[in-house]
Amino acid sequence: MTFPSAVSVASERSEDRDGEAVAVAYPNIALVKYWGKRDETLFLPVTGSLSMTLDIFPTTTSVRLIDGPADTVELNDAAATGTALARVEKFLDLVRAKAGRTDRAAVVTANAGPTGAGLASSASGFAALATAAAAAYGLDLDGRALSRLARRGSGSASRSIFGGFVVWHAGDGDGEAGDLSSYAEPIGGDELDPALVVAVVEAGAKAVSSRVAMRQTTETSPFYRPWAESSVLDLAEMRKAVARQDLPAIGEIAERNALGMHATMLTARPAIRYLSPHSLAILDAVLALRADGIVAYATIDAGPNVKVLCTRADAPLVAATIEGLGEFVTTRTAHIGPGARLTTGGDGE
Ligand code: 2P0
Repeated sequence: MTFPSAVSVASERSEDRDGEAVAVAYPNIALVKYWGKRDETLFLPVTGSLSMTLDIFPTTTSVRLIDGPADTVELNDAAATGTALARVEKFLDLVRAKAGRTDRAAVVTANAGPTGAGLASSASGFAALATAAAAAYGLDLDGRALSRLARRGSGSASRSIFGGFVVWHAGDGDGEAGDLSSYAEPIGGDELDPALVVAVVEAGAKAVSSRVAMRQTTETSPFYRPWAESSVLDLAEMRKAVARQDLPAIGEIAERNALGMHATMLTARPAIRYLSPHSLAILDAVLALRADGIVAYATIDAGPNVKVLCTRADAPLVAATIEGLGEFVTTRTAHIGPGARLTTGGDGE
């Protein structure tokens, strides 16, 4: 299965009007997590990570250069303010600096999925913004450069530039050397064609942002270093498991890596706990499925929602089992999705 990447569609840019571009990008779910920065300004991670880009919950973003004195940002039909507005303005400042331009922009962005609920809306959001803003400001970036740019908006966005299984390299060193070497790239393995059953128990925005939680964990958890060291080994093993298309091994590594990440949060001071009783009920159901011989493994991000990796054929059974737990949970089944791309349409699907 192949998907157009941001690189292959960059040439379509000429179809867009000057100074205006629309892009769509999909969320990704990490199977080996990014949790901790070694440089907060450049968004350089402590460890490399590996993800699967999904085919649900896209973000569609348009960027139009304007004559006005300030950027305007509309997020899900409402004017963005506060932190959300500041993050976009800061990102646009970076794009303007690279392009040598000063024009302000009108940004309109919409998430098809929940925002800020641990369902990777910032990954799809900044991947779409990077792709659209680079085009609107006339930057001609290849996929690697686009990934590095998206990383500066949100670390995980570096991975959503590409479709399928993607690795984000931690990179070497600090400053410019780190910036140049910390990018994502696709690693193949898409023929595996797994499903990810996304079990949504809470669609509202989380109380503690992942950025704050990440910082608090790296600074205070005595379990952080051991997890980071084991995550380096997990990444090496995961790359091999993806290369040989070994779904049980991929699932096992993903589940232990995610639970280990949550252990670092639980041991932060003060503790951060995203897992809820509903998350644990789903983890129990996944264990029961495995006891019945179903290849099903869980991963959980910065929120209580659980994502269950399984085969495409088993996904209906996995989804029905989870939905059978009660009214508190709904599911959406995702498969491998495409990289960020420019589009002339506006609704993203
Ligand atoms: C990940 N997460 O690898 C990890 C696992 C959440 C848990 O990337 O501060 O929104 O913007 O770089 O990318 C969420 O963190 O954080 C995230 P910033 P981001 O998907």
